[in-house]
Amino acid sequence: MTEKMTSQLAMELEAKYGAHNYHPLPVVLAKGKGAKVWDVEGKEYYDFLSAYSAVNQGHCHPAIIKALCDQAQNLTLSSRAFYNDSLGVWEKYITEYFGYDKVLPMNTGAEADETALKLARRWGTVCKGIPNDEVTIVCCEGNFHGRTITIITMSNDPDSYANYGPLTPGFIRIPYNDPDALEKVLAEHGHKIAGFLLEPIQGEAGVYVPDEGYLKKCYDICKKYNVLFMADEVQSGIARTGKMLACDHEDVRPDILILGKALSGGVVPVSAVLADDYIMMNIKPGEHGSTFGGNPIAAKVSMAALQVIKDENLMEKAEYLGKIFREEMKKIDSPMIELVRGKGLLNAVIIKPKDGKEAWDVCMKMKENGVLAKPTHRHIIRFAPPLVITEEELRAAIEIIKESILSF
Ligand code: IF1
Repeated sequence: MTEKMTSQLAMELEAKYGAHNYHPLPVVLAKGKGAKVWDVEGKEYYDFLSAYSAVNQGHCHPAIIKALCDQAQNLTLSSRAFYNDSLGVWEKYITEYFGYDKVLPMNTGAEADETALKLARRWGTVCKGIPNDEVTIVCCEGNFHGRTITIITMSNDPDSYANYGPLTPGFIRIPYNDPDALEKVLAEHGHKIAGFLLEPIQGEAGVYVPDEGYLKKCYDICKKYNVLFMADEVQSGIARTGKMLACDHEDVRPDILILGKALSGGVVPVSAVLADDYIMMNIKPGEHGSTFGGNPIAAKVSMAALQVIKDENLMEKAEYLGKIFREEMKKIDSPMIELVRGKGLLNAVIIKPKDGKEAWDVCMKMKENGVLAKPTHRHIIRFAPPLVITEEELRAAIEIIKESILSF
């Protein structure tokens, strides 16, 4: 490549040589620091997506980058065929951090969800005595847990599952935010159900915050029928909602905890499943794993990323700044703002189209004015800045969002 890189060239290269499995906002990022990113031409933006909550600690956090660079000079990958000097240290750190007996390291969120499904099915078969070909998992309408064929089986969004051939058996889907629906399905089928998998707040569905008490009610129902409560905190976890985990808002301790994204601060793919021995020890040597799962770089980067959350009080910040964000969004006097919802710094605004202009147009206007966000399900704009954003930066970004919406 001798040609000088430009935004136009970058987009052309992707259009010509890359699969068209995304429709990005037409902005080409070249640099990120904290809550800000810059495009190829040097234009500055506030990042209000945070790579779907993977960059909670801010872009290129120095402590995390240092952990990456230091480890990269020594050993990047040992595979699990041998031990390495970082994995056990990380395993101790993260199991004490979240309060579980054991952790199983993977790479992507989808792999962590798949791992959780295997752990639940294995426990259901081996410990609960469910016939192996009947073991069933309950999931929720509107879920998003990743894009593997088994995971899209759980989805009711045709964009996720349509025309991908036969799907995986063994799932029952119920309405989200409806404890009675869970009670009903467990009362009827509980004998063959191993687990209930849910997002404590549905991210992709448009930051769907369930009613207060929903998580606790579901947890209690699961215990009543000896069913594992499985929380996918890939997007809602790691301080994003103002607590370390979204489940912490209701003091619910998942039987299986699924983490990803900000587990590494968005530096390298790191995901993990945490559970106690009675669940985790049903997978024996050679029965699950991955090439990069638990690699030394992932271990060191993840410890640095989790330490930043505590050192910089990012839970408290998300709680405090989130309240300001929602208050200010609700003050905007525009017919386009139908609803503002969220928890901590995981928020969304539902946009009512006006004169043919809709959420995408609002995002394009915000881009012009210096804030990056993207619609989900056409009319919902998710707003999730890095948790390291300062109050001053947040207020400046809010003014840009207001100006953009009021310009229609
Ligand atoms: C894409 C969505 C968000 C997740 C939850 C597991 C995963 C995700 C709760 C899988 C991943 C990402 C995937 C990315 C866009 C983004 C996304 F729009 F797809 F749905 F955030 F809402 N559980 N979410 O949110 O983790 O395998 O991606 O590491 O696929 O477009 P992953």
